[in-house]
Amino acid sequence: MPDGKPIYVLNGPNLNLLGTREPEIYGRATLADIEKACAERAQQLGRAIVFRQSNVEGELVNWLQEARDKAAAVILNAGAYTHTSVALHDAIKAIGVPVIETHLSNPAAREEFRHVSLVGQAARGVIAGFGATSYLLAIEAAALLAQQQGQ
Ligand code: CA2
Repeated sequence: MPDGKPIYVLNGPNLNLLGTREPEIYGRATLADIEKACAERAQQLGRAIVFRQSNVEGELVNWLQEARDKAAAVILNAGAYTHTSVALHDAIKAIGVPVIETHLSNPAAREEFRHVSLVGQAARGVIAGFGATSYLLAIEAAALLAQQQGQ
């Protein structure tokens, strides 16, 4: 049995399409493949995960609020909402649980409109550019933060 609260892994718009298009940017793994890999790595570290995806901004806000009591840490790939959402920024600030902004690609090396991250301005840290491995690095960081915080 894993100890402590789970790590929430929250995914935003269009990430349900992973593995179907643009493999040169996002890789060939599906979101289900990433979920499985995250669950395995978390289990090795004695943690459970809660893994979700939504195309709806408000649903992501609701899940961040839920994480306030229920999660040890949150891994958030907010997709395109990363660059636009004051609501996600405010929710991250409100919950007091460490949030790790995570991306498959490296938005800083892409179009200019991806260079601003409203999520990153509220998050504890950012991991980006390593494909599906970004999520595994984020699991490591989340487990470490959770342990440090006695969660
Ligand atoms: O690199 C990332 O993880 C992103 O969060 C992905 C978002 C993008 O808007 C961010 O700037 C960076 C887009 C996810 C869309 O995923 C698709 C996957 C397959 C086919 C089409 C879109």
